[in-house]
Amino acid sequence: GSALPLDRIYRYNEVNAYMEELASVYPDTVTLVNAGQSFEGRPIKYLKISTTNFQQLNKPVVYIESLLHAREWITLSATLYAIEKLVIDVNEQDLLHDIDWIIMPIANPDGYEFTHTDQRLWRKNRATGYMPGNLCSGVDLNRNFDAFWSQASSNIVCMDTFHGRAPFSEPETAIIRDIVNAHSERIELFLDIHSFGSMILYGYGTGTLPPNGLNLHLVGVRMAQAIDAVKMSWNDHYIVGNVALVLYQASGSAMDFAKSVGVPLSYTFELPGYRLGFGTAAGFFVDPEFIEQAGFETWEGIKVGARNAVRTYK
Ligand code: 0X9
Ligand code: ZN
Repeated sequence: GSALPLDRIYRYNEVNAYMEELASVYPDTVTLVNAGQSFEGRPIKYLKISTTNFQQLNKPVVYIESLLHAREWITLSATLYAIEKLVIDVNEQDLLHDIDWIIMPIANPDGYEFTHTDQRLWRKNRATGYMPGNLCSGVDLNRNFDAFWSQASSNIVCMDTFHGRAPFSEPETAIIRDIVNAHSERIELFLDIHSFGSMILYGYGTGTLPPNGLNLHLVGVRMAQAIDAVKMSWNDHYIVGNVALVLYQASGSAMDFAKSVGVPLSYTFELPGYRLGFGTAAGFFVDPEFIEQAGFETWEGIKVGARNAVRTYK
């Protein structure tokens, strides 16, 4: 099979073509699933990676997604790198054999394409119909899940944290809900990859700690240590903590939804900006020099999380 060089950021169509190719070259381990359509009608696709076709119920499922927020381009390198290491360049067999993987590289395809064609710093999906004349559009998909919906988000359409008309009003979040619900008994680890800020965050977004919060914290620390061990020296160390304590309150997130339906280990990763300085939009712009590094170092954390998932599952 052919590898995808991680020296640039791939478009929606390129990522789909890559996933199709993997599914045809590695039919024994890779299945491409079309989960449904985005607001603008783009298929939202994910890979199932398994040596036992998801039939071996004593294996945990690890779920990973990226680009729920459109402008966070570097997050795509984390999912593509993980796919590469699980399918093409497999040197750690246990990760492939002991775990069933669900990996969705582009959770918000409309927003993502819009950042390439129109506005580089667009964050939300591209839903219209929320305002007369569509003066403002788009729902923050990471505020549109049902967990604590509307408690710490915006009801103003023009805002970047607009939560939508109702929980799961957006097709993109309903698709993730349905995948997680279909596998909720077996998903042990849920990773929603964002950028930027060098953080491993856990719930709840309201500031209350979920059940088993200590283990959530400890596994988060282990993942952060693994990434820090190989990070660029000039990047910050990863901070691990409850999102409301270390970042800000936020309701309706994918991470809190997964936790609320029983996923034991549910995290939001905030990958580094791979730039000096923090707190400006600069961190969303990608330096081609660090795309592969982002994939490589994030994979170090994912592996630690995945092996902890194997250990704690049932
Ligand atoms: O605000 C967000 O949605 C995430 N940060 S970002 O800069 N990528 O937009 C953090 C979400 C963390 N999870 C919860 N808020 N529960
Ligand atoms: Zn984000």
